[in-house]
Amino acid sequence: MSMFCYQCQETLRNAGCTKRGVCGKDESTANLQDLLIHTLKGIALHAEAARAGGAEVPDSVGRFMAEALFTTITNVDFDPEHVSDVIEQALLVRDQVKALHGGSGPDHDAATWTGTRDTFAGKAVSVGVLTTENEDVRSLRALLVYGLKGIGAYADHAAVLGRENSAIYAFFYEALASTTRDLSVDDMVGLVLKAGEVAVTTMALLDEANTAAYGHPEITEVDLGVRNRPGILISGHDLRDLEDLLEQSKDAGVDVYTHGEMLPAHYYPAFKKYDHLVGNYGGAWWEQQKEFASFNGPILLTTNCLVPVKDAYRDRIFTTGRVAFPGIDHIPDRQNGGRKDFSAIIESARKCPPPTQLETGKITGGFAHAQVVALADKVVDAVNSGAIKRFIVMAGCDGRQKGRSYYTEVAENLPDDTVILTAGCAKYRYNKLDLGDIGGIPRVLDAGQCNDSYSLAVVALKLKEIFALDDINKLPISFDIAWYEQKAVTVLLALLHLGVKGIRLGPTLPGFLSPNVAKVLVDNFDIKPIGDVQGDIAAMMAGR
Ligand code: SF4
Ligand code: SF3
Repeated sequence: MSMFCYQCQETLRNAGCTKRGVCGKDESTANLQDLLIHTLKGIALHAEAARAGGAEVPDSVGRFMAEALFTTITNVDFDPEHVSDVIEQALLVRDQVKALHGGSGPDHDAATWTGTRDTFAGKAVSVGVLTTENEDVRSLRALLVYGLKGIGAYADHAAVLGRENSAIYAFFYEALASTTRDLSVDDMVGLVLKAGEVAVTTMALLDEANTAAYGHPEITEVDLGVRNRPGILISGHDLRDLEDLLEQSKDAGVDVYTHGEMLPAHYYPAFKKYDHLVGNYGGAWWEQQKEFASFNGPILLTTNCLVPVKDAYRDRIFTTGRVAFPGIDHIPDRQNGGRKDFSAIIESARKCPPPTQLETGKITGGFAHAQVVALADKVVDAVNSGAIKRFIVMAGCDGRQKGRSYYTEVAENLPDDTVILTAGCAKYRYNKLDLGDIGGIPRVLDAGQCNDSYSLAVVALKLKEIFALDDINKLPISFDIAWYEQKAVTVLLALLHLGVKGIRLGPTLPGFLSPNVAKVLVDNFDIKPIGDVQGDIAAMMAGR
């Protein structure tokens, strides 16, 4: 075994990638990411010591942690050189935090190891998740760290838009430091649940950041076809990157298309003023190799999910932010609050033919909490009259696995008096089906990106209030969630914190859940694996 990673849903045999990631991550990148997490634990230990001594740890440390955690999410960073850069920065940050408490202790290896770039690979093989021998302890630590990765990503998105919360950063320190200690099972479960609480705080912060900057999402039709000018395709979750790109390209004679998780950008009022933001191209992340080839123009990956780059578009794909791939041009970060410089992408577009059309038609989205609450009377009437019998939350991630056709089949076979609430790239399994509407309310309501699952929770809590219920589980809502990467782990923990029970999770339960830890989730939250389509639909309609 030359590496070990089991953080995503596509991990080999649902047990672990041991030679190379199914995602395409090579062993050196995987091991260096382990070393980065190890070093973050060291920063956390020093931050705890500093705080215990009364020192304040600057937000810049928490911000660095968020970025570094984000770097290790599936389909973000495939470049061992780049991960090594981040480890070097982490060692410097660790020194900075150590100086805050006078420099003595803690003596855990994470807090004390040192090395130079040429020694990182040697060190990295000794610090991965398998160094925790007890499989239940390993599982609970993994669940916590993966939840933190998603929190890190969402906190980073919020920080990019100027919103930070020191309490989120303090939880990074508490949680990462905890994984270096022998804690009781109850204490570890407690931290996992606290991660759910912090996940809600973080997604709320990001929601505030997005809506303050770009307005509240509105019902919007998004075009799926193409125009006859050269195009730039932007993928990932970073709305500020989109803003910078749209500003710089508005008079350049090129169009901008969204891909994957960037689709919900069309729903924000602030982006509607750009005539050259023309539509969405293609489907979920895993279809990108084919779609990027036929797009013909340059592609910008702002966050996950990137997959290994094919020759067909190697010379016209760009990364930015935490995303990196060996040999691919990387657009540097903003300087002093300015804009990123996307001129190389715009220049590249001018030389390219227009995109090859893949499909025509439109899809409708923009049902984030403010829009749904604005429609609340209509929704409540439909529930009271029996026109809507049940809401099915089908948020989360899409992925390559064949078993994910389950979600399309559920959408197709749900009774006509149900409404699907969605967020995240999971929607691509059913957002182009013609499922009709109920008295003008579309049967698929898309709230936005995976982080906008928060919006779905706000909607559920609002309905709970309107119907004067004392328990969210008494609403006519079922949760049938799809997961792939660690942001979905964060969303899941957030839902558990909000008291949601009986979530169906698929296409498989996480490989990092040991049988005992899975049992804790089943016993306390009634989490269940997805089953067969008809059986699950019948159970959900019966409120089970
Ligand atoms: Fe395997 Fe997923 Fe880890 Fe990639 S991220 S190495 S596919 S477990
Ligand atoms: Fe999708 Fe990667 Fe998870 Fe943001 S883009 S939901 S998988």
